[in-house]
Amino acid sequence: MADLPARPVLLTGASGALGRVLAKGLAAEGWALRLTDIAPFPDPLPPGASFTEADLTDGVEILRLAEGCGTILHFGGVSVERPFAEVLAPNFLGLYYIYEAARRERARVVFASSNHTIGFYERDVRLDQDVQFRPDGYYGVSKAYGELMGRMYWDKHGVENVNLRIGGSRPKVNDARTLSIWLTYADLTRLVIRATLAPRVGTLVIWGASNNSRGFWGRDGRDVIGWKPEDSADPFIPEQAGNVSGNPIEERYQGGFFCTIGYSRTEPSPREIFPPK
Ligand code: 15L
Repeated sequence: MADLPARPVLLTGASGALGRVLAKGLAAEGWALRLTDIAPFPDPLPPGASFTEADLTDGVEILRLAEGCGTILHFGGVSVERPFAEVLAPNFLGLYYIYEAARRERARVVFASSNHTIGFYERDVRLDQDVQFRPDGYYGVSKAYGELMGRMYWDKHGVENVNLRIGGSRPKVNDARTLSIWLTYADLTRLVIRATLAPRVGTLVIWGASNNSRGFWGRDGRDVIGWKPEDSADPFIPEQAGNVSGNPIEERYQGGFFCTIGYSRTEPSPREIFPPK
């Protein structure tokens, strides 16, 4: 039997696409899971799991759900670009309640951050973990804020956290960009397992992508948790390399389509590298 977390694990966003994958995969490892989401859990409840319908902005309920937990896998909140007013409550206030719960329980947070924290870097720039944020929308800003909150809770309260800057975790490679950012469900599950079980993490950033030869991303904290992706988008290169949108903004930047949402520049932006080389 694989190692088990010493205390129960709270998974937010359990009814979302990645939440459902993790609920199934982690329950199969024998983990004791507390699942929560604002939407009902659509699958049969896995063995060893309970489910509570809850809103991330209900701080009292979040504290109650986290009671006794050693890890909070925070996959809840808005997961795509939306107007600021829609992102605000779940992703900003909700994230704060997650960290307050972690502080009270001395729990670790594993945060589903996103490539949209850095979406406005050009696709031919290779990024390391410490690159400056270049979010491509309000959703990306909320994920950058989530990472910063982790930084602060570690420095100020000793709350450990692992920030997974997830690329595109979906069942299939469905376009050319996904050849660079694909994270298979199996690699995601192994990543979350290592992020939870690793003895000491402090605060880390890890690029959530499989072993894709066209990948955009370089150094990160993966060695600290002992994770190495095992899958790759490469077998789909012949089939998907020509599958591009035809939109020059979408194809220029790592964040792809999200960069185009509400985009109002009339002049193309200059090439900028942070920090300047
Ligand atoms: C994300 O952060 C989203 O949650 C997901 O729905 C995808 O759009 C992904 O990024 C992506 O960049 O493809």
